[in-house]
Amino acid sequence: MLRIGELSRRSGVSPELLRAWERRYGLLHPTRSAGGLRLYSDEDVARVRRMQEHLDAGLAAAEAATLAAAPTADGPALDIEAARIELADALDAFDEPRAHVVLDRLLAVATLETVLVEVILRYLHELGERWARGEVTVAQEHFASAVLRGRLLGLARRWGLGAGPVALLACLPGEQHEFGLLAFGLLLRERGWRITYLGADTPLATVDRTAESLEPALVVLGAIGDDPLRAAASEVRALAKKQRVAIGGDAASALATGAEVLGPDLVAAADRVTNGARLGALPS
Ligand code: B12
Repeated sequence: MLRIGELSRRSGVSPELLRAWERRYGLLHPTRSAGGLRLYSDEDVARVRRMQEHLDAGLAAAEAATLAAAPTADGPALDIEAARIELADALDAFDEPRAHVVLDRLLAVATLETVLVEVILRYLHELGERWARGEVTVAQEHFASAVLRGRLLGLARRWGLGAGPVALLACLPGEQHEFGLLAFGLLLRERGWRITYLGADTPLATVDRTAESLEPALVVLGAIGDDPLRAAASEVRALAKKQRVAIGGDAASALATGAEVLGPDLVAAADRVTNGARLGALPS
């Protein structure tokens, strides 16, 4: 059994990165020594090697980790790309049970991060592109959104429990796109936060009052469209003077609101706010 330093020397991967792969993707399965130190096995060494190979081949880290974690003898246990295509087929065909089977299978073998980022959010993005090209009907888009929203809220059950810091999440008034915020809430939950979720299209006066009573460590606002952000900018600015406010989504960096700006990488943003890093705000 190896300590992390030895694993790092053998693989050429820094201990920090090894810990990040362990925490984010569940890549490594250490046991504990009597003194509580993590001890890694030959199988962990093999997983790190496979991870490096997949990264060298150009895969995204989450996908590389899923493949690297799978047993090698029968090839990869899960093809993320194929699963996303199957999910799209099921949702296009209004086949809700099949969509859930695909998601069940994914959640059994892949980490929540991989399922969220590589499958659900990427699928939604592709759906929008297909919708803009006229390849998907409004009915198909609404159906897919409803199924996936239900599924994410199911995963979110009891995310308000515990003793971690509270994050209050809401979309700006007029903003209906809530998937980025929902996914971000799930990622924060995995990092120990308690989540209070107000959802789409929330008046900022309500966010303000709720924040006064809950005293969250962080208020997170979802801002995808430019118009809702432009309309709410001065209210966001006022809120950011009273609370720690972070803002995420495509519109987030377009206007100076005094809020901290979360980048487009949800996982990195969740890591950064959890590690206490203060994110840059545009000057307001
Ligand atoms: C599902 C969907 C809807 C659903 C939303 C359901 C719901 N409960 O969320 C409904 C039907 C309500 C909807 C409505 C509309 N939609 Co719409 N929608 C989509 C679709 C297909 C998926 C959106 C989504 O959730 N994507 C997944 C998210 C996570 O990806 P993302 O938005 O790119 O976000 C990235 C980052 O910004 C970040 N992020 C996003 N949010 C957050 C939050 C935090 C906290 C953080 C840290 C990061 C973060 O994470 C992502 C990964 O990097 C997109 C297509 C697309 N390309 O995304 C269109 C899309 C966003 N919609 C669009 C439009 C035009 C509309 C409507 C105006 C349509 C209409 N004519 O009514 C309305 C506007 C409603 C409103 N006022 O908000 C356009 C936006 C164009 C633009 N840039 O302005 C898109 C891009 C479709 C397109 N190709 O034209 N929509």
